[in-house]
Amino acid sequence: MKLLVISDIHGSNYYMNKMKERIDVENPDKIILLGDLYYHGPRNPLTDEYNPGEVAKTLNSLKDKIIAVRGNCDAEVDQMISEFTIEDNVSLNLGGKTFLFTHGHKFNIDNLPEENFDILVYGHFHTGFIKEKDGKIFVNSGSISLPKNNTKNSYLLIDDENIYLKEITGNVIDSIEFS
Ligand SMILES: [Mn+2]
Repeated sequence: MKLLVISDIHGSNYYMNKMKERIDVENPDKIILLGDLYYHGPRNPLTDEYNPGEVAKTLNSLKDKIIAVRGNCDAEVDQMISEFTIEDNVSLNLGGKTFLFTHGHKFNIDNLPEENFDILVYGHFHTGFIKEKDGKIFVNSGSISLPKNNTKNSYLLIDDENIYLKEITGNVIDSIEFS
């Protein structure tokens, strides 16, 4: 199983199209969206080629592969234009480990969920990283459109053994073996 994880698109059609090229190259079994899909949000500038409707069209074309969780900028109307379900959190078992996917505004390395997990995967902060703490792994995908604090436009690739934090160009920034 190969998963590709994207977060915080915030309506950027420019980076959505760049990411679509990466999806075609990586050819994942599933695409996990960690929220903040369409709306730029009051704390962010407009993203490159801001066009939520076009982003929705591209995501809807990938609906058979998409698993999505809700971000703090995602409204009810965003579910209406999406042909895939937007969940609160998603738990998946991969390589014998329990992954919990969440946006990150509620649960993160400083605010643990009550739900059991080995690896917590989130976005929201727009800073990609892989960290280990108290026997658990915490992974942030970063944002593909609006990276902060000198981090890169990034996404994650997860296979049965490794997690890779990658630049939108495909270059590996960091990785960890989890199995
Ligand atoms: Mn957010």
